[in-house]
Amino acid sequence: MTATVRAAVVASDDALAGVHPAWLPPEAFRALGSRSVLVLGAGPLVDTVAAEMAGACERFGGSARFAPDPDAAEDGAAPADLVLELTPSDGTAGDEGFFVERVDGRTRVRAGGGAGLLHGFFHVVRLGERAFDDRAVGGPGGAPQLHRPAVARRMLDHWDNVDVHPVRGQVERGYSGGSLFWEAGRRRRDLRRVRDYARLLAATGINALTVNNVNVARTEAHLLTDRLDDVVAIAAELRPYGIRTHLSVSFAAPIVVGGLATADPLDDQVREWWHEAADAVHAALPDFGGFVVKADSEGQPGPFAYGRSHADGANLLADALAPHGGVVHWRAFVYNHRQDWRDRTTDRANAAYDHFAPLDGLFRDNVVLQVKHGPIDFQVREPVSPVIAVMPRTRLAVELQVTQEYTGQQQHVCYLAPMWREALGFRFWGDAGPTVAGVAAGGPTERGGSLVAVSNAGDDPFWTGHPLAQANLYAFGRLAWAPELDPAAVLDEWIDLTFPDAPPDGPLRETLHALMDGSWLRYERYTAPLGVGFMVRPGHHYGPDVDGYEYTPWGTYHFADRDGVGVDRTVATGTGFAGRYPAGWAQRYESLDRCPDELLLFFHHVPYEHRLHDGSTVVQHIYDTHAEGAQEVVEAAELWERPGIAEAVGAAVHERVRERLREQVRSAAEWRDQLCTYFYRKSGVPDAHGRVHP
Ligand code: GCW
Repeated sequence: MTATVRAAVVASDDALAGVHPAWLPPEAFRALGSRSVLVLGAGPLVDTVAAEMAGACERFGGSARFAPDPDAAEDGAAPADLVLELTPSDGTAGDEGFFVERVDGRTRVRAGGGAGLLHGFFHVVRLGERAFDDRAVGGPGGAPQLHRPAVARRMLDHWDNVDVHPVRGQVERGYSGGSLFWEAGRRRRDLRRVRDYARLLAATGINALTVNNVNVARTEAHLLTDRLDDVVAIAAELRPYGIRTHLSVSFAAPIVVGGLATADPLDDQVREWWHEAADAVHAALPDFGGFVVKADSEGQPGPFAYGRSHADGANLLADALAPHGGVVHWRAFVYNHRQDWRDRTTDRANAAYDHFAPLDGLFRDNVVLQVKHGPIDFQVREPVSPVIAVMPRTRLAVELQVTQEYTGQQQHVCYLAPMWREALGFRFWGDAGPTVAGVAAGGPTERGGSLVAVSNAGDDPFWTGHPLAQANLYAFGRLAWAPELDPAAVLDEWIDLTFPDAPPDGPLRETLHALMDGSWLRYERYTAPLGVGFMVRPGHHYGPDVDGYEYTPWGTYHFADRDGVGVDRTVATGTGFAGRYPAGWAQRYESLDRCPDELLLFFHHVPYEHRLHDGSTVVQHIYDTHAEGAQEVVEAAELWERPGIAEAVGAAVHERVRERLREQVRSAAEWRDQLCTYFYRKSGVPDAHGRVHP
């Protein structure tokens, strides 16, 4: 059995030549691979676990045995240090959950399904030596400890183009080289890295992936039909690690690839076309996950062209997928990107709410409405989108952005888990109500949704450009599985797995925490202040340009004038956005006194000398935080030069991080200087500490 199952997984060593192993270096398997292990069960994902164990034991001198069930094991009764077993389940663990326990000095992982066994396997990998410690394994009193994911679908969206787009490149908002799947118009011939990628993702708990950009151009539209083979080939690499493949499709596909005259969702021929397309996809890919759709947004086609609603549009695709169990992730990112900046009543923050709230209850059961976590667009600070609170009869997906489009583009260290933890843990209805993650999980409606994130990975040797940005990808998967996890503890997991050879008493752990734990707030300190957002250079979105978007049609304004700054989104005098929240939060955001400082300029237009809760004025706060933030980056860069760090992470990682920290130091100073001077010139208020260039 060993030989056949080994063929089922990638020969990682070959595929990873020259590629950083991220959080699965061979050493991460030492604790398991040096013991005796028994894998019991049958099925493709059990084979994957068996192959993983065979590889680890071969490397570290342990012994691995495999059998479909205990009776079939030649010496099934012989003791093993670790038993990974597929057992008939009573349903408590679900398809993907597992139990782990210590019995008579042995560790036992039990799951009812192959996916559960795979997750249980990676759980013990994460535990390492602690997997064999009575105190670290099992629930109270030695009872089996149950692990199961909070949210059923934990998906990564790749904004990868098949063709190199003249503006968007190979990967839209990608900062990690090229696509892992596509290269200059074709599917990559060598997909071994895709298999390794799937393995990395499975180790975090991710179980679904979209292989192409939500902006679907002509070439990409053909993935649904005559280029389906490419999708099938990629799916074959993802499947052994329990990851289902999804596809972004164009709403205009019936026209673009089908040759019909219309894509009207109520047209019979159009309906028939989608049914046939979905049937063909499922015939080729029986475990196909479904479609992702960006419609009527930033130039993508959609149902509005035919006077139809987004429920009509989403249901059309949902009906086509329903016979096969597929789902439609329909994005709520719909707004007018051609608005008149002179018109201060139109508010992009209102758009998704106003489009979708009236449609609650009208979507088919296999539609998942995919909502960005904030109402605007992945800024460093936004309130949680009220769309998530207003769709009780609709399945929801909450979308995060792992790729650091607006948070330093993987040039800056910006560990995003604390931001996501805050968003996922947010409660719209007070302490007794569900969290955002709870709503995505199904909440009171029991209608399971998804947690989705835009991936930051590419063909870069470190996967993510900035090696420390790997931690964001890792953390997304872990938080999607268990949203209540502490970001610092997740970082510890990542450190332990990624740098297993670092001396335990060395400076690495402390240095990484000092660099990363507070890096999101640090980034916020030297960029757009108090929730106002943007202020980035138009187009590529890197670096400061305070007025870059101020007089454009994109709906992202700060309204700074000689008297003050911020967007009045109150009901009383502004755009009314604050009133779209459930009562408690609506009142809080509406109130100038009670609005949290960090969101002050998101909800209010205030004079420069308005006082924050700490007594500082808005403009002095801008001067102070920018000076501090940029200085903290200088100090962080110095920490990286401490003795012992280069040895602990290896020369290549050390050098790449050093290079990026230099750029972060430069860029943070640029942000500081432009922001401070801008607000000094606008307000005429001098910095109390005399630091600002006039
Ligand atoms: O943040 C914006 C990005 C676009 C992206 C869009 C979206 C894929 O700047 O590049 O397009 O969001 O989420 O659809």
